[in-house]
Amino acid sequence: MSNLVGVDAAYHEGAARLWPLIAQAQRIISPFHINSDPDAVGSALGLYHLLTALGKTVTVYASDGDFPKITAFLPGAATIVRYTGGTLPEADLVMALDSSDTGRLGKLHAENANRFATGPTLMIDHHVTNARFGVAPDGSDANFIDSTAAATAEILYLLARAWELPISPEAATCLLAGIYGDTLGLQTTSTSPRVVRVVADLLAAGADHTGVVNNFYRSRPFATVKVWGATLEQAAWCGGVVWSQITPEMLAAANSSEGESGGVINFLTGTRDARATVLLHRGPGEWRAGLRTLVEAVDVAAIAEKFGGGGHRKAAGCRIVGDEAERDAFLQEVDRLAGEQIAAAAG
Ligand SMILES: [Mn+2]
Repeated sequence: MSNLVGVDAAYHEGAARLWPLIAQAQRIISPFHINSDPDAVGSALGLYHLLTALGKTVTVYASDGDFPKITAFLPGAATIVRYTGGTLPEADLVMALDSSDTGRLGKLHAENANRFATGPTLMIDHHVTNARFGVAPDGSDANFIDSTAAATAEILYLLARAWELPISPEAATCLLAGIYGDTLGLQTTSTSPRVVRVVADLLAAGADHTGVVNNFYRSRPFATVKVWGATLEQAAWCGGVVWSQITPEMLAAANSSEGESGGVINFLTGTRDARATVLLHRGPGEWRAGLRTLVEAVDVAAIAEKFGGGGHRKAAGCRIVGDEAERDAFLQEVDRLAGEQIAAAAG
């Protein structure tokens, strides 16, 4: 009996349906979405390793020309083409992973819309909202969507198993990065028994666990350390809400860019006895608010929606137009609404 995770019938069906498109393709283009994350990059590079091992030519595109610095260590990252515009080169197949709709591919899609429309375009994704734009040359469906998967990389691993592809250490590292990216290292509520088993398989296949953990969770620029320090210094209570802010002045003092300041909100979210956490980024005439909570009864998406934003139950965001007065009124309202939710849950 195999020690590997079980691959269920839906995967065998999807794998059988999609394989002919891959089998007939020699030149494959795999674009990942704009504002990419480790799952987008790791899945595309995982695909690159799985299929180049079969002698195929796979070219991975960054649709907005960029990808997270923390993914630059991944095997194959140096081959990523930074798309800046224009017509994509000839290819036999486009494989889009982790992109819920064509808009996620930005102008790479807009400037090559006909290519995507006529196919073959193959879609593999875990977003429940996927628009299913994968299409085979005969017009039939070329999508494989599993919204129960924690990451697109998890899906790609299970499909690779159904396709009986060898999983190299390089492929395993990229897929592990995708899963750790979307589950914050197996910490999110999407962390299922299956994805943990997939991670075990990837480690057994030789994935560089230390590389992923060090690059994702233990490595940050000095400027980010300084921004975190200033942000934590300003942390304060508004009723039961812990909040702080990041202003252009704080970023300038630390020689940082906003792109490097992420992550401190997850640290603040662990503040004991907070009913919710708010981190405000100052922009011209407005605040961009990130909301988090660890409290079961609190739904920060519902709170953010009252301010025109949205997100997930435990992580959401919105924009607040105005200055300090509007910021403070917003914080008081978040505290009040979270308190209401807690009271309602208590019955
Ligand atoms: Mn994803």
